[in-house]
Amino acid sequence: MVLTAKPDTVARDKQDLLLREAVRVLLQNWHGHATVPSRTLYPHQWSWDSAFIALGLQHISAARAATELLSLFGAQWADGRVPQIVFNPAVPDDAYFPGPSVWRSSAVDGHPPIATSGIIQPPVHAVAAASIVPRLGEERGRRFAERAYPSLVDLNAYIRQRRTVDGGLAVLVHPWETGLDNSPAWDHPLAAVPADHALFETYTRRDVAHAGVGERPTNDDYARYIRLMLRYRDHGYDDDWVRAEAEFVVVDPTFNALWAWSELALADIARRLGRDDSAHVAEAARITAAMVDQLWSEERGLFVARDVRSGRLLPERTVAGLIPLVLPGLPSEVVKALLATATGEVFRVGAPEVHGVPSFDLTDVRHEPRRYWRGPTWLNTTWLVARGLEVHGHQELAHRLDDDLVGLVAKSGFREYFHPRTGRGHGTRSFSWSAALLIHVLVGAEA
Ligand code: 9WN
Repeated sequence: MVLTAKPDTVARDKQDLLLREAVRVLLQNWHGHATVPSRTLYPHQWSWDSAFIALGLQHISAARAATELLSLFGAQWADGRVPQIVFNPAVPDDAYFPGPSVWRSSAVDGHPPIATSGIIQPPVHAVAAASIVPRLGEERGRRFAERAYPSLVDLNAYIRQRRTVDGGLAVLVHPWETGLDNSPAWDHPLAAVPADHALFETYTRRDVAHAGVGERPTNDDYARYIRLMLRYRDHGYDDDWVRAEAEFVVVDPTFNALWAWSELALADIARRLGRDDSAHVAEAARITAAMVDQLWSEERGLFVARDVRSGRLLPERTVAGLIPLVLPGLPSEVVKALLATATGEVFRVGAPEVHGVPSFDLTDVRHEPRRYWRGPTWLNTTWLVARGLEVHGHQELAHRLDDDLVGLVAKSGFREYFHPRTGRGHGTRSFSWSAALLIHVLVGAEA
């Protein structure tokens, strides 16, 4: 099929070239039923990546986008969790660390026949599924919705039943579950986790073979990541144990916002299937109210994370605190304050010298513009903030962020993340969600 871009600030012929290159990235990263985020750094299927990838794939082939999501749900555990990674059995065990032999998911009751990791990632899949359903046409759309809906409902039930603490918000038990792995917000809770470098006598990081050491998490971070995953694994991925005993337990605004947003998407799918949507609408309202009650910081001007172990609100201003804008039910004074924070000195959204939404506070001494989630602009979080601005009627600023997204790719290619001031690319190349979101933004949700 021929994709045509909407006219915009990057010249039309350049946009068409970018679209062709983006399609090529997604085709190259497709491995038969799903798309790897990167053939080198991430050679398996990742959970929230698949959702962003499906949003772009739907413009190439709606059927392929449906397959991307359904193959992920095929690896759902009996308890409802959709794993962060679904391992491709054709890829060597040590191609990615930690591989299947470290996670040992097959030892767990109720695990599907394919090897996976044992943790989860932000639940943005229902939003992708709801976007794809109408593109498939009446009959195929209905069949896809009928298959996807129960998996999505089970995932949200898992979060509600197994992953909430007092107050009803979801908790995450590993920085990888947040999707913003080494965010400075996790510095305080991670300080309580021993960084045992002796683990590197047994385990070898693979990521630094594919991306610059200065662009990835530190060895201290990795020692803690490994310890946390081994302890959860050695307790059979038991959520009663993890909520009571794990050393890292946090409430994250992006995860909870996407959970609430996914309930609204489920309401949409339920209506298409002729079912009652009221439980989904009520659940979205409940989560939104709990977030405003428990995670809103008037002083910081955005949502912040909470460390369950110390009971502290974590003061860092990260992009995770702006993403709740996707929720239509926020009080107007919260939206107003979020807008002021986004456009003020902390993120400088819309300013000519800053590209997209930086992942971390530009004014904080810990801001590192090239290191992973400690400063660079990522396209998925920029896209989410843009959709949030749109929800609250700030179309012009949303459009500006979409333009930034296209401009970053035009300047630096399909990189994993970008320096927020220079726009230079960092991390891996030919990164799938960068390609998919470029397609989604350029072709447009309504095309
Ligand atoms: C661990 C795949 C994933 C993304 C995450 C991103 C990065 C993995 C890693 O890559 O994390 O999940 O090995 O660093 O932080 O958001 O889903 O693209």
